[in-house]
Amino acid sequence: MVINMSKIALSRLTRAFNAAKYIPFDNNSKIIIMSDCHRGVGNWADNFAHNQNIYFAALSYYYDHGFTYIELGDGDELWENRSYDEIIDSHNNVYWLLSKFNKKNRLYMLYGNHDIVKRDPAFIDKVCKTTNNPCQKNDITLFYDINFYEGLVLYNIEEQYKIFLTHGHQADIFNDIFWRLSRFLVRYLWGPLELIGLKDPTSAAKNHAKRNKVERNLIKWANDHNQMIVAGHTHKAVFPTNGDPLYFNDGSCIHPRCITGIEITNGEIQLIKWSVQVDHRYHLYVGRTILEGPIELSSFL
Ligand SMILES: [Mn+2]
Repeated sequence: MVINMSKIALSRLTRAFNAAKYIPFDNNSKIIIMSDCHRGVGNWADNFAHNQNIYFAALSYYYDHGFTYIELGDGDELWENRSYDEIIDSHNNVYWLLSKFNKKNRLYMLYGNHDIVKRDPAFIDKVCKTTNNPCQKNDITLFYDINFYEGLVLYNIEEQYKIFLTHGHQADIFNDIFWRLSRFLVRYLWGPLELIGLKDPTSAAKNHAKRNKVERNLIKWANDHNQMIVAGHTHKAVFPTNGDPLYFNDGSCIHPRCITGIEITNGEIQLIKWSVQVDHRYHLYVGRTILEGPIELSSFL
């Protein structure tokens, strides 16, 4: 019997789409979508650590400008690390800001494969009670009423189109159905080997053939359903133009020198990056650059 892996992947994406919570938005809404931060515990294996200042500056900008932050999975590296508390301690400035987004009702969190444990309701209970300020004696609540979703649908109430948001690991069977085995290998084999310079061959982020296969599945799903989809997981930013399939990817926050994301404002979508730049006096600053767009979302219909 031949098992059609691509068919399984497509049906898992459809299942996530059908179960997704609807988030209404309009042309005045401001949304920033980022993913694959892989926040770690500040050691050598923490791939987020080198971008933490860029990320914090970007998040501050989005907080001050009234954006809703949507994290599209793999926000935390819970395959290499067992302890969420340690990750929060290592990046408590980030968590302080995320907690502020949450208090203003401007935070949505999705899980990916590396933080799939977040889908367990017991994990949510634990997170909501976690302290995020080591300078305070008593535990303070990190998130109120937080949920971790597999999928969300952004629904434009003025023009009635939908944008499907999901991490995208469903298009990657080995990292989805066999996630416990993948996690075991990352935790005890690929993780330690990465420290001496080897690359995990099962990772869509580090392996081109694997990445192409995952992208093909995501593109096929977008075509079959004639549906805009924004995913992460592959760490490769994608922005369709001129009749390309309706597949967007927000990239990652662990590129060597930048982080990328997808902004939705004024009913338009654009791909942006944040990086350290140099001004005319040779001073370093964190700056935002538009890579693609803006394009009116309704033009994709
Ligand atoms: Mn992933």
